[in-house]
Amino acid sequence: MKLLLDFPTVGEPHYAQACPAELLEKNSVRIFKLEQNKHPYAVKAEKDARVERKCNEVHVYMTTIRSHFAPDNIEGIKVGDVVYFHVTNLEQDWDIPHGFAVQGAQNGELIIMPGETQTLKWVPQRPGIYPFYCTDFCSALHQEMQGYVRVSSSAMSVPLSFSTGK
Ligand SMILES: [Cu+2]
Repeated sequence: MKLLLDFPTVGEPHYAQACPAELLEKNSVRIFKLEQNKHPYAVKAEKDARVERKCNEVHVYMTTIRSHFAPDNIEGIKVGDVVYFHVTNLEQDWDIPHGFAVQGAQNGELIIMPGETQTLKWVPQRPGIYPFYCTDFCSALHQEMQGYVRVSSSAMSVPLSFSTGK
């Protein structure tokens, strides 16, 4: 394809290219098969969702499916911890990506395709209650897709705990 014009754009999604749909259609991946997901931090069932501490690293093995995250309530994270949210999208339906963001993250957000696992690193800076939420409109109950993390000061000894839907 011949390049007609190349220039940077700031804040406007007009940087588009056109090509025949049949070139893309046959190569597009619509669903990642969950049973083929080999991600080392994948969880393939909600019952396996959990939170584990390794020194000051906290690994959240999270699942998402319309219209909730599991777990959606986490306590026992402290200032000084490095938190890894490993989020697996359990959907096996076309066009149901879920997003993931946590308040105060210094990086971006995740967009997780059906059957896929992605990781977001988060270093909470101060004690508080931090919401996390789905950032991709996924269904009528999209606004329900949220949860909370309690971050305590490093001097506290709040045990790690997590739950879903309580
Ligand atoms: Cu969602």
